[in-house]
Amino acid sequence: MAISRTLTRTLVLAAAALLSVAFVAACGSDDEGKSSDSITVSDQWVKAAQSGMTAAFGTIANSSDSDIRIVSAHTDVARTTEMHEVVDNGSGGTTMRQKDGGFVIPANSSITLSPGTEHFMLMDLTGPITTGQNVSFTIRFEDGSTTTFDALARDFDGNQENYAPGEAQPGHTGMTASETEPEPAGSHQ
Ligand SMILES: [Cu+2]
Repeated sequence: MAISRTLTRTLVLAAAALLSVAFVAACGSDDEGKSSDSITVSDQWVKAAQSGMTAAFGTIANSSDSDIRIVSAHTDVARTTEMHEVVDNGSGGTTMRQKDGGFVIPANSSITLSPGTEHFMLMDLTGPITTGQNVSFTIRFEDGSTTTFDALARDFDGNQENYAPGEAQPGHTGMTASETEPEPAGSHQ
């Protein structure tokens, strides 16, 4: 009896020790997980443009158990990159504006940026973005980690977004005119 009790006690202690090791390991990996490790960007592309402004789209997936917020985006081909949403303008049309707080990718889910909905807005391009060009982007998350991806430039004529009147800046009023300019001959097949 005495031997058996000692053995049982030893086994219980050993099991407890193993459990606590597993618990610490799980906590450790949670604490160290950077947002960038849980983010996957796919189907990304950017709308080809001669000058002015354009937009980038794609699917951003979050494989972690926590929501992840994108706080900023950057690309060298534009002086400013913003996160935009498209909303009802109250008179039958839509308008786009900066997304308050940036894009949030829900835990174990994804968001899709597409023409007419949310998008990365490239403003004040540093040069033309031509069809087939790869444009590099860096997105930064709330925890400071970053993810970089390349988006392929495509011709796209649909969904010419409008700005919220209150946000229109003098330098951006030419957007509609420049975006509806005839494309150079041969750019469409
Ligand atoms: Cu926009």
